[in-house]
Formats: sequence, C-alpha cells, structure tokens
Amino acid sequence: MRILVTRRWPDAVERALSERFDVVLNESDTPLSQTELGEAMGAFDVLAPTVSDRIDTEVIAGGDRCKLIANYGVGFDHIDIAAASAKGIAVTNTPGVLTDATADLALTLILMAARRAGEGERELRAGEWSGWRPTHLIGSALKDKVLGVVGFGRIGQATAQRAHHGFGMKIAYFARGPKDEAAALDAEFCPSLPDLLAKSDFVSLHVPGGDDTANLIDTKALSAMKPGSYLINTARGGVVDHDALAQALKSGHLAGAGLDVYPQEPQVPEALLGLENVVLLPHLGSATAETREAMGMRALANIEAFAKGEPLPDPVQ
Ligand code: 8YV
Repeated sequence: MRILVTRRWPDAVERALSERFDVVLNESDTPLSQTELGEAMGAFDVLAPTVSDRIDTEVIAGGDRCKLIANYGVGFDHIDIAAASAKGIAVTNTPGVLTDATADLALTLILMAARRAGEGERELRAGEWSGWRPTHLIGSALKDKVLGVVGFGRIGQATAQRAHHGFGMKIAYFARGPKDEAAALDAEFCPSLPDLLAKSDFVSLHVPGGDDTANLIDTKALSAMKPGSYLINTARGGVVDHDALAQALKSGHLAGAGLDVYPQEPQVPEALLGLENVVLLPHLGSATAETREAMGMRALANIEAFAKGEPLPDPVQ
C-alpha cells in the first residue's frame, strides 16, 4: 500500500508508518500544489493531508487510486467530504488527542488578551517600558466573569472546565441542545447565540468550520457582544468576519481578542495586524510534542485498520 504524507510528521510517527508501509513524505517546507495533490489521488492508496492542504472537488477528481484520506487533525473543513463520499473514498480524522492542547491554547489567549501580555512584551522589547505605575497596561480579572462557549463539544468543554475550575469563571454555552456534562461546571445552556453573546464577558469559539458556521460572528453578532468583552478563536478562521472584528476592536466596543486561526492561512487579515488589542498566534492549537505525536499515531491507527479491511476507528462520513 502506497501512502503520501503531505507534511513532515514527528519522527516517531514517520518511523512507525515507514516500518509498515511504502511511504512518500513531502520533505519540503512548502505544501504540495493543488496539481500535485490531484496527481497523488491517482498514484497513492492513502493520502494523509493536514489543514494546510485544500482537498477540494478538483483534487478528488484527480485520480481513482486513493480510497482513504487519513487527515492529520480533527477539523476537516479543508476536505470536500461530499466529493470524497461520492467516489467511495473514506475520510478519517484524529479526535480527542488534541482536546487538552487546544483548550490550553484557548486559555493562553484568554489570559494574554485579558492581561494585555502581548502589548506588554512588545513595549518592553521595544525599550519603551518606563517603569511600574498604578495605571500601566490595566487588564481584566477572570474570576466571576462569564465565559460564553460557542459549541460545547470536547474542546469547548475542556476550555470551560479550565476556565471554571482553574480561574473561577462562570460558564454559559450555546449548542444544539443542553449537555449532561454542563452540570459539573454549573454551566448555563443558552439556546440563542445573541443571548449568549450579550451575557458573556469572554466568548470562546469551538464550532467546526465550513459552510454551516461561515461568518457566524459577523457585524450583527459582534454588536450583540457586551461592550468591553473579548472574543477568542481557536476553531476556524472562517467562523469570524475579520473586517467586522477589526472595526469592533478599533471602536473599543470589544476590549480585545485572541486568535489562533484565520480564513486564508498563512495570510493574516491586514486590518488586524496594526491593532494592539488583538493577540495573533500562528495556528498553534495542537502544537505540543505529545499531541502532535498522538495525532500521528491516531492517523496511523486509521491507516492500519484500512489496510487490514477492518472498521475505521475515526470515520467522519
Ligand atoms: C491541527 C487543527 O494542528 O486538528 C485541527 O483541526 O486545527 C490543528 O490544531 C491541524 O489541523 C493539523 O492538520
């Protein structure tokens, strides 16, 4: 079985994969082109892409050999699932193993935005820190503030758990329906997104990307947010209208924001780059050694099951 791994994976996973299969790795730092990905569909049995590969209809139409797309990551909005299904191609992801790392990063962004850590570091490194004073870079406390969690799946719940038990925040959440796990967090279910936005001091996004959630946080949603509140996004860039967000940050309606994801990565919306009150990270949600290895091992488990003709552990269709 021939497998194409589109980006370098942690050494241990590459070794484990190469011991079992005929693996071709893209060794370069540059992602493969759409043409190369399309050609790979005809030359490999398994494609193992990441979020930096756009597996669209044209790529999927590129060849008939590939019968498994084993995504290295939990989100799969970069893969045209309908087109894959129509050609009988299975798609798997790596759920669960990156929950803690991503929730940790959501808290990193909450803390950095609330305590103006990025602003402070930039000021200090620029040699502009004039010394301690009572009114210098004043931020917001977290204790007793409401964290509104949009999407209460694994990562949303892990973020809420850290915010509540670690920092004394109150939790409200928006989801399709109330969840049993909310009880342990004393979390309030909010069936309406505008209502959740209106009552939250911090809003953290944990919905999947794709058409269903595109621009969920638009001008209207941002104006429904509490004056002086914060928006945190570790989900997908397309969930937020970034021009509208820049406006809300510039006008002071929002006190701050923390972003790890963008609609057209690695481009970062120009309107945000000049603003002090937004923390901008380069898609680091799952970037710990432990997590990246676990993601690879999970992708490998799906590939092995596929090779043996066994049920796939993590099908997304
Ligand atoms: C991954 C992510 O690192 O898993 C996801 O959905 O967004 C990231 O944290 C990335 O997708 C790797 O493909």
